[in-house]
Amino acid sequence: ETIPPIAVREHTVDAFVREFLRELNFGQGVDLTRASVNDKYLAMARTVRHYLMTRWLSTLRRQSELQAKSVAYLSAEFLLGRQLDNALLAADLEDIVTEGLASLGIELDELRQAEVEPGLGNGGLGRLAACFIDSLATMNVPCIGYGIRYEYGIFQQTFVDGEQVEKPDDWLRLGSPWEFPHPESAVTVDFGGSVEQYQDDDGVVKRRWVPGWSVLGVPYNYMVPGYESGRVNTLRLWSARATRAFDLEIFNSGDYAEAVRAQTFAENISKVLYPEDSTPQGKELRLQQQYFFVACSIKDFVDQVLPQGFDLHKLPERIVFQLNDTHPVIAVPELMRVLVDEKGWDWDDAWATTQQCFAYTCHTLLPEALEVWPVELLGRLLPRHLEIIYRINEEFLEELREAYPDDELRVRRMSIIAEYPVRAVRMAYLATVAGSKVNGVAALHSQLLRDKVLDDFAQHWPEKFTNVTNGVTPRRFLKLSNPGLSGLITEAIGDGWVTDLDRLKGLEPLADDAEFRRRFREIKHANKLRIADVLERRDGIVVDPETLFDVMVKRLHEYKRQTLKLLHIVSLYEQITTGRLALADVTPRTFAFGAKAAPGYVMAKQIIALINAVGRTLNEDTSLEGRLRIAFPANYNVTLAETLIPAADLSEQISLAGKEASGTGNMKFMLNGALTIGTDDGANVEIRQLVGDENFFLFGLDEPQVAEIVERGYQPSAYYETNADLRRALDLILSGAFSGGDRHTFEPVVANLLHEDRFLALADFQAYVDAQAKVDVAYADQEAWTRSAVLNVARGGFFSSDRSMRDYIDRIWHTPPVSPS
Ligand code: 26W
Repeated sequence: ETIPPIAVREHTVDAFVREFLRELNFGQGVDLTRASVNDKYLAMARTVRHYLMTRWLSTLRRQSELQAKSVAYLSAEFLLGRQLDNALLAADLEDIVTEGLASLGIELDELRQAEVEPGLGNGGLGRLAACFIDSLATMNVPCIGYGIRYEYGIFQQTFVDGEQVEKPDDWLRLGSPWEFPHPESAVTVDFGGSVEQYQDDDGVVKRRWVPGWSVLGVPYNYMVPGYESGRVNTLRLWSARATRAFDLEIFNSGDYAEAVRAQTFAENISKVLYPEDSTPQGKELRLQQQYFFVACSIKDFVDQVLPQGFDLHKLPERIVFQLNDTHPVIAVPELMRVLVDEKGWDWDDAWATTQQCFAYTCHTLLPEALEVWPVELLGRLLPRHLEIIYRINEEFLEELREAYPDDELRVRRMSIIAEYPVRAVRMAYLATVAGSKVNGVAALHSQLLRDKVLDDFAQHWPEKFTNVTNGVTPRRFLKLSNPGLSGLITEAIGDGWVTDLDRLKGLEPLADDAEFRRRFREIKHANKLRIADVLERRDGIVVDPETLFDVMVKRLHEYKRQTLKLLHIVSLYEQITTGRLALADVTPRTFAFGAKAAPGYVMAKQIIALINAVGRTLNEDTSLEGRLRIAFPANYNVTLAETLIPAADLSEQISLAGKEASGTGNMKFMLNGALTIGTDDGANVEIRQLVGDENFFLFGLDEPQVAEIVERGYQPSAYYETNADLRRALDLILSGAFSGGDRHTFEPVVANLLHEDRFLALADFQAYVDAQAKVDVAYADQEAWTRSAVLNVARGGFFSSDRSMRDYIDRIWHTPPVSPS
């Protein structure tokens, strides 16, 4: 039997130019002289993806031959960032393309700027998923990412008079050249209805779902190219469509408008990404999204990816479904339903198999972020799944009562079903009971999961719990985003670090090399010039590249404590304006913020307005002679991160200890040669261990101290009364100094700090200010500072997401690498 060939693209400038013009003329239908930038970008993207096609097709062909075990990464979010550069890097086309485009009078950079980033995630959790699939492709591990193709990603943030105003993220508007829609492979997903009893052929009484309505899931495939691996994995995102039945109704029913409304209803499911990060809203549409994408994914894997006639008892040999937080956990009862109701398995058999197929990653410690679904809602939308969850819980509680016969309280505590304030399913508990493994995302976080959030479960199943510290992809966040530093590193130690980041250790001796440090500083300076240019064009913000770049970029949340940093700034300003601090003694700094607030999170939005108000006041106050400026560009996203982080001197990681699960921005800063000022929280703990105390500005309460203070009854006002600098800073805000004299504007923010301060910002204020004073001293010695910065890079190799993937593979997945051809 002859194997049909796969087309190959020729790797030369001439061939590239030919392909590009063909795409422009035949694909876009324009000739070069009349082509818009968007035409050229789309033609370019399609040309580049052709160069990855051979690898993709042979990866898929090879996979169906070998039937190797795959990871199915189930995630409601994949925050991919722009695709063009990453694809060029993977295809090894950068030089060819630059030359080829130049011969046509086109600048690659102009096309880069034309790409709208797919913002299909909120923050850390979604970006982590994107880093992980990049690493798996690079490491030759078979993986399918499964998620949702939101028509609108994370909202576009604008500022109107300093206040956040959200605009829809219409990212598909100008075309989306990276996706491959497959409407012919749509799958049906059911909802609603009821459960009925029936007798099977052998007269056994069984239960089955009689759904009330259904939608179609259309898969859109994206390439996930590895770096130098030859592998291209697949990301499959699902888009909701009305079923054919709806379409027919539209023409047959008299009520045309009603039928169209039904269609719109179905398509709403994948319409928009929920912008809540950490406080779930418990909205019906969100549960629909969750079930929609996991039902599509399981059906896809079982019916399309697995060969026909596959014995599902061997499912655990072929797949592990990794649950990215609780958002996809409804996959557990769904797989049970498929095995028991559709395939006719007995319960115990199905449960044993299901447990082997799932593992769960928890990404939070905030109790309010743990998803629960009211039984009323779940029962209405997924009645059969609710029954299955009840049965899982019944058997689990029975097991517990056997293990703890005299401890009914413990048994109740561990129930998957919460009784108060309403009866609801605790999704984290369901995931913990169902999963073969449960992991946290940094050492401290995993410890706190075991000791606090899931302590009963960890006592019951100690071996189930493990840690995998997060990581970031060095391709996007060092090689591509910081070409200057990447070039210097490669010159010093070769280019092996791109896939083996521990090799950065080889830079350690160079921290003591004055010439190397000079070049390192020069690159940092050039990166500041680059971001200064971007900020001016993008936002009309002027910054001084000669200042210390002090950067805090992350979602706006009280636990992350943007207010703590703001209090430091306001305090400096207050001391300068009252003459207690001489301008000459102030280290010139650019305070950069980037943060989106969940649209319904009122306090977070007020904090954004306050940062902008303080920024406006400082930036306009000529008496500061430009020594302190605030830069708060709107709409912080992956694209902006890629130019901002390489320019940073100081990385702000100042969450209240015990609240930030890991953080991943902290890792990106470290790898780009910023020093961290941070609390003993999340992965900061591991960063400090690796880089050493002398190269890290630690401050603040640690987690046990926080627990103790909260236990005793925390009184923030006591700090206001005893700390004069703190009082003056808060009073200055209250005085209306940043709100045109209006004392009411920011009163709620200050009142909250004074009377509630859930995250102990006031308690950590003095320690933070003291640590910032140490930063000033350290920065004054540029040679010593640069030495620390180099050591941060040299010791950051651990934070490659390749290492995270190795840990998942060894501890959870057991999926060996497979050569792609
Ligand atoms: C709306 C419900 C909800 C609840 C929780 C939405 C999103 C969440 C996530 C768990 C929030 C999140 O992104 N967590 C972050 O995950 C990162 C990757 O592991 C960590 O680095 C961050 O510390 C953690 O906050």
